[in-house]
Amino acid sequence: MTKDTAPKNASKAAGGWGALKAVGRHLMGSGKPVSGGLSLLKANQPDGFDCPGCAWGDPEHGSSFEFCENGVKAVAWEATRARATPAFFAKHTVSELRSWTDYDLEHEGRLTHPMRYNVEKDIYEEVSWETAFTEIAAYLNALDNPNQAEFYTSGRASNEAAFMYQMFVRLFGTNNFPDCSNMCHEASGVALGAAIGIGKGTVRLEDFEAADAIFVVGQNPGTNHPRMLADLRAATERGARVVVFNTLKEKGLKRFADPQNKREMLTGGSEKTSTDYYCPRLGGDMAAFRGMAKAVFAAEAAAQAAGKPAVIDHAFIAEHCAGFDKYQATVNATSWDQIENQSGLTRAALEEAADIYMAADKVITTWAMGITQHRHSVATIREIANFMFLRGNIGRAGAGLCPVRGHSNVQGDRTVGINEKAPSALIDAMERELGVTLPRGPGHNVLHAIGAMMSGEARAFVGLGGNFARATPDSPLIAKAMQGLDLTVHVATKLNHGHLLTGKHAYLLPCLGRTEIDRNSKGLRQIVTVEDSMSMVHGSGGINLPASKELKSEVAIVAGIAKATLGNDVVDWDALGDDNDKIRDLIARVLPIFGNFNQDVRKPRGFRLRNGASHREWHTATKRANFDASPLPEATEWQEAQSNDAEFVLQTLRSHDQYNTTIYGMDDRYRGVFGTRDVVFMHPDDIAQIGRKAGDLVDIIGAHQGETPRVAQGFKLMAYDIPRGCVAGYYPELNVLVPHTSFGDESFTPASKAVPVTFRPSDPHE
Ligand SMILES: Nc1nc2c(c(=O)[nH]1)N[C@H]1C(S)=C(S)[C@@H](COP(=O)(O)OP(=O)(O)OC[C@H]3O[C@@H](n4cnc5c(=O)[nH]c(N)nc54)[C@H](O)[C@@H]3O)O[C@H]1N2
Ligand SMILES: Nc1nc2c(c(=O)[nH]1)N[C@H]1C(S)=C(S)[C@@H](COP(=O)(O)OP(=O)(O)OC[C@H]3O[C@@H](n4cnc5c(=O)[nH]c(N)nc54)[C@H](O)[C@@H]3O)O[C@H]1N2
Ligand SMILES: [Mo]
Repeated sequence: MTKDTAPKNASKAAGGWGALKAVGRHLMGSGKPVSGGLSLLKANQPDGFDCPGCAWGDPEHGSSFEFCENGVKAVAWEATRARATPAFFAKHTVSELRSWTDYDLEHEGRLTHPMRYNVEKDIYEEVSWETAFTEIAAYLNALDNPNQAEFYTSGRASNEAAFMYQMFVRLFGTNNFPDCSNMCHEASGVALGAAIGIGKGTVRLEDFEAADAIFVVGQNPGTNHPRMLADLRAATERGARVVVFNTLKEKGLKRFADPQNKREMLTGGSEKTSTDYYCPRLGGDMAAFRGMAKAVFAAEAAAQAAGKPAVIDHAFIAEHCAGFDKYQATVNATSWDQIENQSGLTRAALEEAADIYMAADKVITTWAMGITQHRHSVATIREIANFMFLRGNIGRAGAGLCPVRGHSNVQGDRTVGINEKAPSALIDAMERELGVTLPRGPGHNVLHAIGAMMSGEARAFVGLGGNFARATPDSPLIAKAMQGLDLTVHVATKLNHGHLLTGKHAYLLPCLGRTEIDRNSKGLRQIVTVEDSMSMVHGSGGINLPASKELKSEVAIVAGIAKATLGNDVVDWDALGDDNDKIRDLIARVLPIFGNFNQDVRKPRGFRLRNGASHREWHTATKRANFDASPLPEATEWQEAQSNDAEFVLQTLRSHDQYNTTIYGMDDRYRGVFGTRDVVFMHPDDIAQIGRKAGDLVDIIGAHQGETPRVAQGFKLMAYDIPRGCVAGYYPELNVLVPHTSFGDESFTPASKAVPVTFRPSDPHE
C-alpha cells in the first residue's frame, strides 16, 4: 500500500472531541433548537426508545449510556422543532420542490398533516385522515389486479407496523414487497439461509467480549455503527486481534477516542480499534478469503506431515457439515495468481492474516455493504462461512458470523413477514389464524418493482417510510416511472424527494417517530418492538411530545388503509390498530418463536429469538452446515475494467454526515472532506494517470451506456489511500451512475459497490 494520503486536516481518531463537537452542533441544529437533550438520556435504555440510528446490539447490563454521535444526529433529526405545515405546501408547487435538494426538503422539518396532491394546482393540500383512507382504498380496489400495486417498506418500521402491513398486503392479494433490505443485506440472508439454515447472524454482543480475533470486512463502523467501535476497542485492549479488510483506510477502524472517557479526552489519547488492516480491491474479498482458506489447508497438510495437532476442526466438520471434500477440491484448484489478482493482496499478506485466524481459538467475522453490494456477494458470503467452518467458528461462545444490519429494524421486518418470497410456514400459519387463502407465488423485490413501474405493469406505489427513488439505482429513470403511476402513497416523518414524484393521485401521510409518545384512544401509552443484528427483540417507547396533534402511529395508519380497503370482517383492524399488545399476541400466534411476546418484551433488555445455527442446529435441506464450492468469479469488475482502457470501478458509500438519503451536513471529517459532497476519492497515481491534479473537477461517466447515458457532473478529485483502479464517492448523489441492470447473483441487490466508470474534465455545457 501507499503511505497514508488522507488530507492533513482529517481528524486523527474517530470519536473524541470531534464527535462531541459534532453532537453539540446537531443538538443546537441550524438555528432550530431541538428537544434532543432529554431524548438522548433515554436512547437504548430499558424504559426508553430504540435508537433509530443503526441495528447494533445493546449491552445486557442496562446502566451504560448507550448512544453515539451518529445516534444523536438521528434523534435530533426526528426531534427538530421545524415543521413542514400545510401553509408551507401552499407556498410551493410540487414541481418547484422537486428542484430542491433532499437536504433542504428535510430541513423544513416534520410533516404535520395528512396531505393530498391537487394536480390542477400542482400542490399538496390538507385532507382529513378519513378521506385519505377512503380514497386510497378506492384507488387500490379499482386496480385490475392486486399485483399492480407495489408495497415498499423501509427498515425503520417496527415489528408491529410491519406485521400489520404484510397482513394487509397479503389479504389484499399480492406478495409485492420490495423493501430496503433488497438493496442492503439481501445477499447475507440468501447466503446464510443456504449455508446455516437461517438468514441471520449467529453471535450475541457478549461473544465480542470472548473472541480472540474479530474480522471486520467491508464495513465502516466508525460512521455507520459507532457503538460497535467501543466493542472493537475493548477487544484490542484485552489483546484480541481485530483484522480489517476494507478498500479504504477508514479512520474509525484505526483508532477510537472514547467521548465518555475523561482521561482519554484530556490527554488526547485514543485506543486502537484494529490491529491488522488489509486493503483489497473492490470485489476482491471472495479471493482474499479463498487465499486464507488455502493457507489453512497448507498448514493442515504441514501439521499432518509433522505429526502435530490438526489445524482444521475435523470433528466439527464430520458431525455438522456437508460438502467439505468438494470445497477442498475447489480451493486446491484455485490459483494464487487469480487470488492475488482479484484481491490485490499478496500471498504473503493473506498467509499472515490466515496465521492470525489459526492462532485464534474463537473468531467472529462481521460484514456489511462492502460485501453485499457486489455481483458475486452471495458467493463471497458463502466463502466467509466456508472459512469459518474450517475451524468450527460457529455456534460456540466467542465465535460466529455477524452480518451487521443497517436500518434499526430491517432484520425484524423480515422476521415478521416483509418478504416477497412468501415463506410457506408463515403463509400456512396466517391462513390458519385468519381462516382465508393467501397468495403464495413470489412477488416483486425492488428490482422487479422497478421493472414493473418502467414497463407500466405497476400502477400504484405505497411506501411505509424510506425514499425509494433516491435510494434505488438509476434514480432519474425511476423518478420518471413513479410519476407515471395512478397512485402514490407515502407514510413518512419528513418530506423527501420521493414524495414529490406524485402519481395521478398522491397522498402524504405523516406518522409519529420512534422518539414520540404514542397514546391510543384510551390514553394508554403504546410501545413498539424492534429486532437488532443479534436477534434480540427490544421494546421501544417514545418520550417526546408528538410533532403535531394530527400525527398517527404507523400501526394506526396501516390499520386505517386496511380497514377502508378490506373492511373489518376478516381482521378487526380497529381493535388491532388501537392496541399494540393485541398485535403482539397475534404475531406470537402466527410466529411461535416470539413465545410470551408481551411479557418478555417488557423485560429490561427484551429477549432473543431462537437462532438454530447459534446452537449448531441446521435448518438446511441437508440438515447440516453446507460448504459451498463455487469457483471465484471469472473476472471481477476490477479485472474487467483493467482490460477496458481508462475504466475504473466506483463504490458508492456513506459520508459521516448522512443517514442514507438523509443528509445531515456537508462534512465527512474522518475522510477530510468539508463543505461538499461532490467528491471522488482516487489514488494519487491514478489522478496523474488521467492527466489531472487533486482538486480538479471531473465528470464521472457510466462506462456501459447502452441506451441510457449516465453522467455525474462536477466532482472534485481527492487523493486518497485506495487501491489503484478503484474509486469511491457518495450515495445517493452518485445513484445516477448505478445501473439497475447490474445486480447480485441470487440476491438481486444493485451492485452499488462495483460501478464501471470513466472520467473526463468537467464540462458543465455537455
Ligand atoms: N450514521 C449512519 N449510520 C448508518 C447509516 C447511515 O447512512 N448513516 N446507514 C445504515 C444502513 S441502512 C446500513 S446498510 C449500514 C451501512 O454500513 P456500511 O456497510 O459500513 O456502509 P457504507 O458507507 O456503504 O460502507 C461500506 C464500507 O465497505 C468498504 N468497501 C466497499 N467495497 C468494498 C469491497 O469490495 N471490499 C471491502 N473489503 N471493503 C469494501 C467501504 O470502503 C466502506 O468502508 O449503516 C447503517 N447505519
Ligand atoms: N448507490 C447506493 N445506493 C444505495 C445504497 C448504497 O450504499 N449505495 N445503500 C442501500 C441501502 S443499504 C439501503 S438500506 C437503502 C435505504 O433506502 P430507504 O430506507 O428507502 O431510505 P432512507 O434514506 O433510509 O429513508 C429516509 C426517509 O424515511 C422516512 N422516515 C424516517 N424515519 C421514519 C419513521 O420512523 N417512519 C416512517 N414511516 N418514515 C420514516 C423519512 O421521510 C426519510 O426521508 O438505500 C440503498 N441504496
Ligand atoms: Mo441498509
